[in-house]
Amino acid sequence: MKLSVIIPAHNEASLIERVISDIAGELSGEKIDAEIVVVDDNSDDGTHDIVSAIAALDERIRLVKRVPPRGFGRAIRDGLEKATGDAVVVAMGDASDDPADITRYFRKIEEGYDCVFGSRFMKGSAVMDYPAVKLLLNRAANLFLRCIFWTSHNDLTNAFKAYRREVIDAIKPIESLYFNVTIEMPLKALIRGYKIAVVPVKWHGRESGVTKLKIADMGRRYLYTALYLWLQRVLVMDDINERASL
Ligand SMILES: Nc1nc2c(ncn2[C@@H]2O[C@H](COP(=O)(O)OP(=O)(O)OP(=O)(O)O)[C@@H](O)[C@H]2O)c(=O)[nH]1
Ligand SMILES: [Mg+2]
Repeated sequence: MKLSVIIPAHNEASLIERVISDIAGELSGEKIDAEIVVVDDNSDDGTHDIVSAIAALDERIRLVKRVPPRGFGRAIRDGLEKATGDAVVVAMGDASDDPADITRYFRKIEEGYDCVFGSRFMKGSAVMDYPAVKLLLNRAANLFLRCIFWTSHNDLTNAFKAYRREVIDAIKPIESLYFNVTIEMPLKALIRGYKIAVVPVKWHGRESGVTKLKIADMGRRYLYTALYLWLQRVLVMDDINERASL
């Protein structure tokens, strides 16, 4: 089974080399057949040249160069189109995720799970340097999602998750252009009833570079995505399942 690790990156020159080499090292050590697809979104800080140089030396590293307009969701969609693996992991380009957790995800997919959702808020997880305001908003958003989707998943807002290729095909078209894709993908998998493993993950706050998340803008987009998927689940899930089984 082949794994594709998709890394969206916008202006991550200070971190991207370390991120790629740590993940590539982990996957080689674990003898996992894998590719790393870095989606550079119009960076102007040299990210593209750094990744391009690494990709020239290692055929497992692939660089996707986007043209404007940029957006986290657009980058994920492009990465998914280019990925050739039987399963995909979306991982961040700012070194916030632990490469060892990618192996844990992959092993769960090998066991037969359709998706693996990491949680930063369960026994065995670790969260370092999470800015207080973001943490508060994160907990509020996840509580809201837990209530309206009646689920025990408590970290749906983290994009770092794994999906089998079949799940990705079933949840297309992915609509979100921005960070709201972070909840669109897991919520769609959840309401379609896929078999989901939950594992504790380690997460580290950004050590350098600049945040791209604009909280004020994102609030309304997250709300829109959550509400339209809630309506989808309540009103038309039967139709969607029927279409999928045709
Ligand atoms: N390709 C692409 N990647 C993006 C875009 N926006 C953000 N990213 C990447 O997505 C990942 C997450 O973005 P961050 O800025 O770290 O967002 P965050 O984790 O909410 O905020 P921090 O507290 O700064 O870590 C990073 O790897 C970014 O480089 C974009 O428009 N296009
Ligand atoms: Mg980050």
